[in-house]
Amino acid sequence: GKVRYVGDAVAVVIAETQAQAKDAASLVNLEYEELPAVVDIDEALKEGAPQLHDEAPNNYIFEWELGSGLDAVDAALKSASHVTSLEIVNQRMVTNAIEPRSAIGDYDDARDYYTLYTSTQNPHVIRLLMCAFVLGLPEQKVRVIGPDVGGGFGSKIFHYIEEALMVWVSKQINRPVKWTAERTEGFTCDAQGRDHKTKGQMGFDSDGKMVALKVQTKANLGAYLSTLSTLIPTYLYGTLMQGLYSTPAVHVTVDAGVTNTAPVDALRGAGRPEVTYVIERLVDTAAAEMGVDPAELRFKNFIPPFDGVKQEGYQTQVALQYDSGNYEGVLKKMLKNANYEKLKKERDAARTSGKLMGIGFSTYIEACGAAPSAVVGSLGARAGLYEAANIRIEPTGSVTCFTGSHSHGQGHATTFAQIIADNLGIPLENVEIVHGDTGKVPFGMGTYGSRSLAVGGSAIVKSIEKIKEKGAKIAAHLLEASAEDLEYADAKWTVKGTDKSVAFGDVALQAYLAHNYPEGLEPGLNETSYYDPANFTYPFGAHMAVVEVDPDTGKVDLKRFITCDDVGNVINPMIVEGQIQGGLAHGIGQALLEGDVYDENGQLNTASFLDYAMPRADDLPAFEIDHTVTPCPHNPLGVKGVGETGTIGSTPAVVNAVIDALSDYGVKDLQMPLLPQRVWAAMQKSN
Ligand code: MCN
Repeated sequence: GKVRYVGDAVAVVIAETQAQAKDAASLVNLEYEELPAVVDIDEALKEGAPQLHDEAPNNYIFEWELGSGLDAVDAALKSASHVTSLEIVNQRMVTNAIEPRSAIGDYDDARDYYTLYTSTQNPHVIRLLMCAFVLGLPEQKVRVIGPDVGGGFGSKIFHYIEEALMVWVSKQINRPVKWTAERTEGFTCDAQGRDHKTKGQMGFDSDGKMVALKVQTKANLGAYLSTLSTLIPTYLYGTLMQGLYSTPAVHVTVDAGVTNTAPVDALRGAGRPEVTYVIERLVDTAAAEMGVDPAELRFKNFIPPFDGVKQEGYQTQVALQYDSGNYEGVLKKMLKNANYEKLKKERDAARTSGKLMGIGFSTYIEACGAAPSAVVGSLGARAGLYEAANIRIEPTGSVTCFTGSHSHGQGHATTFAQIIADNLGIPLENVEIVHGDTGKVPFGMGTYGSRSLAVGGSAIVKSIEKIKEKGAKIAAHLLEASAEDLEYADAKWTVKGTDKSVAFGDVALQAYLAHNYPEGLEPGLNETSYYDPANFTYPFGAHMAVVEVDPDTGKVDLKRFITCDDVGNVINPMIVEGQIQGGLAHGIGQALLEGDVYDENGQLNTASFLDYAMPRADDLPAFEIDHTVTPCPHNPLGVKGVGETGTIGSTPAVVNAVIDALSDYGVKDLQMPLLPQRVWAAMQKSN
C-alpha cells in the first residue's frame, strides 16, 4: 500500500520479449496519493518528521554505543590540552558493479523443483533466506546457481525481491522467467552504501599524545532494513574506532534511522571506510591545528609493533583484539618511497610560486574475515561466519575443489588453485575450482568482508591436511611402512631417510580401486572441512595523496598516490596489487567524484552515469604500491584480507591533501565529493 522510495517495486509484468514487457508495463496505471518525504537522517530523526513505518516511531531503528564510556571520554576531553572537533558527512554512494543484477527463475513441474540463476555473492545464503523467510519452500527443492557474476562490491549480498519473484512467477506460469536490471534500475534499486553524519572530537595532551576520541554518528539505513544494514554502522564501524592509535578513552554512539531512500547495505569496505574517514580526518586536522607534522603525530600515537605470538594481540577500547601489526613499519616505508622530506620542500616551493600543492595522509586498520561464529552470534548475527571446502581427488590424481566462497572478480580460480597446487606439489593446471552453485558446493557463506582467502582458503588447507592424512595411510600400506615414518614432498610420500616412495597419483588411484588397500579404511579421497576462524584478520597500511588544486577553477589534480599495505602473507602478488588498485580507485572516486543526490521529495537526481561520476583512468595517477608482511598469527596461511583495503585507506588521504593544498585559504573542511565548484566556492568564502 505504501511506496517508500523511488525504486520500491509495485508490480510485475511478464512478456515474451523485453519490448513487449516495457509496453505492457507502461499500461500499468497507478494512482499515488503523495505523502511527505524525508531523505536526510538529521531531518528524519526530528520530532514531527514524516513517518515511514508505523513500527518505527520517529523513524528510529536503533541506538547503539561501544567503548570506554561517555563519562570517561568526556572527562579525558575536558582535561585535554587540545581538542579537535569536526562535523563529517560520509556521502551516500551507488555500487555500480560492471554487470547489473539479473535473475532467472526456472520451475520444473515434473520434479516440483525450483532453480534460481542469480547474480549473487552468496548462493547458499540467498537460498536459505528465500526458502525459510520469503517463499516458505523446502531447501532441498531449490537450487541457486550464480558462478559468473560481473562484480558485486557488496551490493549483491542482499536477497533482492526480484530473486524470490522470478522463482515464484516461474511456478505460476510454469515457464522460465528472466529479469535483468537496466543501469538506472541499478542506481535506484540496488542497495547503496555509506550515508553517515558524524560529530567527532579528538583530544591531545600537551605532548601531542591522543587522550580521547568521542564519536557520535547518525546512520541513514534507507527505507527498509537490508540484509546487513544493522551490522554495518555498528560492528563493522564502531569496533574499529581505536584506529592504529593507543588512545586510552574511545567511545562511539550510533543512532540509526529510516528515510525515503534506497536501502543501505555493504559497499566495498562497509563501515570501515566510514570509521577510517572519521579518525584520519581528525588526525590530519589536529596536526594542522597544532602545527605539527601529520606523520610525526601518527608516529607518536601508534600502538607499538606486536606479532600476536611473542607479544599478545592488542586489546582495543572497542571490543576487538587486533591480531598482529607493525603500524610504524608501513608508514616509515611509505614515507621513504614517497621521498617525503623532498616532497614537503617541493610543496612549499610550489606554494610560493602560486601553485596549490597538498600532501595528505591516512593510516588505517581494517577488520575482515569476520569471526568466530559463536562470538558474532552472541552479538546478534543470525548467521555463522565459517567457510566450507570440499576437495575431491579424482582417480587420476587431479583435483576438484568445491568452495563455499564466491568469486566475482577476485581471482579465486587462480589463488585457491595455487594453494592446492603448492600444498600438494602438483601442477596448477591439475586443479579445478568450483563455486557458486548450491547443487555442487557444500553450504558456504559466500564472499564479502574480504574473507575468502583467510576463511575459505583456510578451509581448503584443512581439507588438504585431511587428504594428506588419509593418503599417508594408503601410501604406508603400499610402501609396507608405518604412516608416521612417511614424509610428503614433491607430490610423493617417502619413507624418511630412504628412497622408497609412492607418488600422489598412485595413492589417488588406489583410493578408488581399493585393491591393495589398508584394512578397514574407506575407499575414496574426498574430504570436506568447515573452518571457523578464531578472530578477524586486521590488515593495515599507510596511504599518501599528493594533489594540486587549480586556483582558478577548484579542479583537483591527483598527482601521486603512494601506498604501503600489509595484508599478511601474500598468495598472489599480482592479484593483491590488482585488488589494491581497484580499491584505491573506489576510495578516490568517493573523495573526488561520486555521490548520490536525492532531492527533498525523494527523487534520485543522480540515477545515471550522466549525473553520477565514476572515476576513469585519466582521473587517476599510476599508483605507487608497496607492502610489508606481518603474518596473521591465527590462520594456517598467515594471510589477511586485501579486497577492501584500498577503498578503506584512500578516501581521507585525498581529502586531507586537498585541505592541505588550501591551507593558505583557511579551509578546514570540505564536503565530499570534492567537485571543482565545491572547492572553488570554499576558496572564495575565505577570500
Ligand atoms: N589474496 C592474496 N593474498 C592475500 C590476500 C588476498 O593472494 N594476503 C588474494 C585472494 O586469494 C583473492 C583476492 O586476493 O584472490 C581477494 O581476497 P580477499 O581479500 O580474501 O577478498 P575476497 O576474495 O573475499 O573478496 C571480497 C572483497 C570485497 S569484500 C569486495 S566488496 C570486493 C573485492 O573483494 N569486490 C570486488 N574485490 C573485488 N574485485 C572485483 N573485481 N569485483 C568485486 O566485486
